[in-house]
Amino acid sequence: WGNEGHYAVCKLAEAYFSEDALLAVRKLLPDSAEGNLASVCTWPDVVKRGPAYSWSYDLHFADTPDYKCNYEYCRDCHDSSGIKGRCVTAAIYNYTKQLRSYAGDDSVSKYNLSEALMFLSHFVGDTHQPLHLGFVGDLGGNKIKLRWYGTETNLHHVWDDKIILSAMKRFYNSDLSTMIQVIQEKMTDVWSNDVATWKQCGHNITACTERYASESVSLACKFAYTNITAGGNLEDEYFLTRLPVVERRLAQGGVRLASTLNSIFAPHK
Ligand code: DCM
Ligand code: DCM
Ligand code: DCM
Ligand code: ZN
Ligand code: ZN
Repeated sequence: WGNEGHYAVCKLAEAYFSEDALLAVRKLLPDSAEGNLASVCTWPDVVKRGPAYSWSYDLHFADTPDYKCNYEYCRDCHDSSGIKGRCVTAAIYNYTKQLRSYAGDDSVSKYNLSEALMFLSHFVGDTHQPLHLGFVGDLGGNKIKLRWYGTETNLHHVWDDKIILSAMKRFYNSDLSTMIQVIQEKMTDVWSNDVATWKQCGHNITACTERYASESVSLACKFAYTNITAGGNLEDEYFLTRLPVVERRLAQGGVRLASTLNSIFAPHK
């Protein structure tokens, strides 16, 4: 996701935090966050472009074989040079493990747990972006150049940003908070039964992360890669049918981020 998607996932998560998770998150947030997790959820995208954190670039996604439409950890979790375990699901596993060493506000950890929290929150968001588990042949849609209401972009960017930005503009008075509020209302209303099932996966981090990744590539095959032509133009027909998928993925990402943090920071584990 782009800035808005990550902000939304982390904002939507907040309502589902346990008391213990809320306290731990407050302690671990950098001062610059002013207590707002969502405000630092895009930090990994900022630092991946600089030299100090360029190692983290490949941790935002995992490429899957063209048209397989499934995710397999052993097959797919590696970087472009083939090094195993350098992908988004392994990163979630690793930062979860680091955060489990948190033992209250005055303990010392050998890890930077503030960074671990920001990475984990961001990567749970990214595993819910269908094209972050997209095909290796087109680099998750990055190589598929097309136009969005006439403006040149690529398919990956459509799913990271364009659908959300167009929705904000058309339906939410260009205000992200309004869009988040509307999604939140759906979660307590029409999606409330779904939310209960989304929550269930969040305790077994390995199995659950793999489920999120599998769901993503399956959605990518069904919705992202369909009804498109390289060099073509996407507008209402694509936008209006894919927006519900995006809104649901943001909601799922939020609920699962909360479950993951609630599990990590549970007092008896
Ligand atoms: N891992 C994962 N998903 C799996 C199995 C492993 O993400 N199904 C990751 C977690 C660690 C690394 O692989 O980064 C090693 O895992 P293990 O503890 O299984 O050796
Ligand atoms: N990406 C991906 N799969 C790849 C390569 C990149 O999902 N094989 C993602 C990472 C970023 C986006 O695509 O979200 C590329 O954006 P940027 O060019 O801004 O890094
Ligand atoms: N906001 C945004 N994109 C971001 C961060 C924030 O659109 N990456 C919006 C959401 C709120 C407003 O800015 O409408 C204020 O955000 P905050 O809660 O950080 O004060
Ligand atoms: Zn992306
Ligand atoms: Zn990312």
